[in-house]
Amino acid sequence: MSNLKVAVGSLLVLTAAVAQATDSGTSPVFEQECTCVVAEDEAFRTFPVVIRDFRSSHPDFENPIMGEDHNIVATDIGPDRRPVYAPGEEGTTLTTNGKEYFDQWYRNVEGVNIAINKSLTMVNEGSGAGYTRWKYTNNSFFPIDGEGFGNEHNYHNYHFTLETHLRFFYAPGDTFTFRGDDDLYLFINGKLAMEVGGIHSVIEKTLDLDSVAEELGIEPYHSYDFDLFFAERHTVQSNFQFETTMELECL
Ligand SMILES: [Ca+2]
Ligand SMILES: [Ca+2]
Repeated sequence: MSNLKVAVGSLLVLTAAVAQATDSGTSPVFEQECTCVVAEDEAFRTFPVVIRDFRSSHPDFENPIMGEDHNIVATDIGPDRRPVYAPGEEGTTLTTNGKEYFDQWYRNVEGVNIAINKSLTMVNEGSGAGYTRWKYTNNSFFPIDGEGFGNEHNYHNYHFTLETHLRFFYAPGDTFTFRGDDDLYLFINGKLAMEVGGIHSVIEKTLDLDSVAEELGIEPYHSYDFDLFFAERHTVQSNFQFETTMELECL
């Protein structure tokens, strides 16, 4: 255990040192503080996320109706690079309650949500065949316990969303595997590339970029937008894990 503590301590010092050498600033479009950190020895990579905390009383959160729900998000990302509610102005879906409520998931709305900047750290899982595999794994994903609206009498602060806006350089063979609950929407080049909609227990999906490159309009050896959206909508599990060969970078 003491070795572990030493290792973590060194990591923190390294993070601080590298952070000073990277660009930072606030995007005019996203509330995200765009600071990416890559360890000099490539042991880890840190990327920014915006978490928005909601109360359990929001109609789309802690909904009594649960289940996979694949009709929430349109194929093309919106002009402000947020997901577009597929049912339109009047429609609803199994686990959502209309456009007005859904549009609050990934936009700041006073009194409805509280945006909190965080960062997540991917660990280098090893290299081979020209790839490095990056992994983030957390089967108790509660990044804002005690923050925002607080835990609302739960053991953790549930009911929040996450968004991140990054870029990546597409290398042939790139994959992205997600494992978690609840919703996940990944847009690549503005097109919905992975959809894990609804309120559900853990689901795992793998995206093989080569097999959908044409659909997404992407070609190897070019850089593309990577816009990822997640929602934790129901107690008591919160899993957020991914593994990827994609070299994710800040905008
Ligand atoms: Ca909450
Ligand atoms: Ca959950």
